[in-house]
Amino acid sequence: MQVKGALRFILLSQLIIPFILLILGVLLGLYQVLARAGIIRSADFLGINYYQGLTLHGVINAIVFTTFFAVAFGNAIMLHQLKRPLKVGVQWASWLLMVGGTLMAAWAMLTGRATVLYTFYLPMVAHWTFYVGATLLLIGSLLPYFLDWIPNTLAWRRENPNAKLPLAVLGNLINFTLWFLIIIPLAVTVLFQMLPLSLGLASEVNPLLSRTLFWFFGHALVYFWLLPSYIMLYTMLPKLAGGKLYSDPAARFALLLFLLFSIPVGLHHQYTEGGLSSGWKLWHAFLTFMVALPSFITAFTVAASLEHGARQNGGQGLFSWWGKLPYWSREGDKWLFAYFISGLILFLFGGITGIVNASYNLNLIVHNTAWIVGHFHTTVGGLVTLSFLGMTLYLIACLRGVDVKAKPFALAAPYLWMLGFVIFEVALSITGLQGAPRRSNIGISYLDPSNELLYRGDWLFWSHVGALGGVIAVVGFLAYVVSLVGTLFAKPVRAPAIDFPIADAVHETPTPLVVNLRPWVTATLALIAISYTYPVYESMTRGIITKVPGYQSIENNLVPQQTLQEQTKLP
Ligand code: HEM
Ligand SMILES: [Cu+2]
Repeated sequence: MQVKGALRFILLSQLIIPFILLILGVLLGLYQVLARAGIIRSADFLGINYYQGLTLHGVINAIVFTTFFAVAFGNAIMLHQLKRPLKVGVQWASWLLMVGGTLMAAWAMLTGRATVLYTFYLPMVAHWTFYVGATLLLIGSLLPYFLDWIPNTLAWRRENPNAKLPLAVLGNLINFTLWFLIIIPLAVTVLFQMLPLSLGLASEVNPLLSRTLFWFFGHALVYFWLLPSYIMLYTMLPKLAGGKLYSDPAARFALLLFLLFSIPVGLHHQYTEGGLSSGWKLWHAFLTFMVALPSFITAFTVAASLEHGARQNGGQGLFSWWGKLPYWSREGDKWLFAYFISGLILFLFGGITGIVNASYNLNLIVHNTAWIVGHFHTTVGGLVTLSFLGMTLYLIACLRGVDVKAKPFALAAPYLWMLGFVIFEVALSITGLQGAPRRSNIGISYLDPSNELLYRGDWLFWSHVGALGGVIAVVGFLAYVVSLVGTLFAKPVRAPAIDFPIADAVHETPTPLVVNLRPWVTATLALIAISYTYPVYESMTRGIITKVPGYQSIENNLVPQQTLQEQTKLP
């Protein structure tokens, strides 16, 4: 599928802009890991305050990079699979909103006016440009879904009344349906709580309600990150491995189960929250464990597909077929396999630590400790980032009409990243269990030997191991940058076109269960209503403190808004 003109520019920049920001994001990660080992011991580094850097790191890596990529990948998938043009006007509008919104929020963060961390919990209050910027980014990300992808799918359906919707298209539509549903509660707290406080139109808010609305969004957000990766694992990984997808209906079933179970589970981030009753927390805990179902279906389907591919390559025996996969292949697109397999290995750690996080009782031990940081760098920082980086490189090569350059670097990158984050994960899990808090510049507190009151020498060893892991991951990222920059400036050898290595399936026959989407959407909405009505009501009425004043982020400090108002009243 050829891509030309404005559309090509838009797609390329949707991949390149977040990549450039990610360079800053990764360097800030390096700063954090060094500060948390006491190797850098100061409140700021090169003019960036620790918490300002942490906010930038979280927002850039987990929100900006992922959202831009999901839109670019969604556009590419719809274009390639449905063979229908995207509307340039819609794409420009989306691009302008996303880029404009990102710049607004970046200004607020870089000037210390939004040092509120990436979850921007109330009563911390950022400058209004941060909230408006984030809102524009999210609205922009939804335009292609409503104005291009849905109309194109309906048109495709009219032309192909009996054909199965391509798996990648189904996955992409599920992902953005989920995205739309979860943006609604986020928009409510941003527009009716955060912005009024930030603009001085309100003097007090209910932070518990805001957090409940945030986590309605926040947990499903992780599936918004993961589903593009799953689409790649289902549709492309089997082909790269040399075989076929083991079961197409199983993949569809898993995707639909993710839609069902990824939203009504947000209270598992709020187990320690005083105002919510434990029965509802337990209900959300049960539903969280239901996510194991699609996860295990995915694990089985992906492993079976890998085995199928390996046996096509001559693999034998019960386990020795694992040796016949293209771990290090420079042939054609096969380098991409390295990104998926290393992401999957990291994801194993994420799955295991995630079970601990989701358990109502065990969570109390790891909550807000370094353990959590270890966990999500193997999920969003692991499988998600690696598959997004791999696909970014792949698509840039397609859209520029070049071959991927410096392939040994491109191949080494994911393995170094994986090695680094396995070390990081183990080390941060241990320091977390020792009690090291997350979101804390511990180099100038617990790890400062001159601080007799706080000093915890026993955290030192594993904090240094964590730093080593971080450094190895950054080296992997640099290897990636070499290949990406080479590819970006290579001389084109063919016309720019999008092509994906899409696999056929061993088992194709559709089951009625996965063909009709309406019951799934209905069940999803019903489960959300059941799981959230009472907790939202409780948040509005039972909070320990239902109304509190805001604390404005000014020059990286949080200043009580009421003090500010009194100051301005002085003659
Ligand atoms: C080599 C690369 C990276 C390193 C060394 C690194 C390191 C760190 C460290 C040490 C923290 C915890 C700081 C603290 O709690 O005080 C952190 C937080 C975080 N990281 Fe990374 N990271 C890297 C890449 C990534 C990537 C690729 C993502 C996501 C795509 C990511 C997402 C996050 C998020 C969401 C937080 C939490 C921010 C917050 O608490 O507000 N990181 N990172
Ligand atoms: Cu969660």
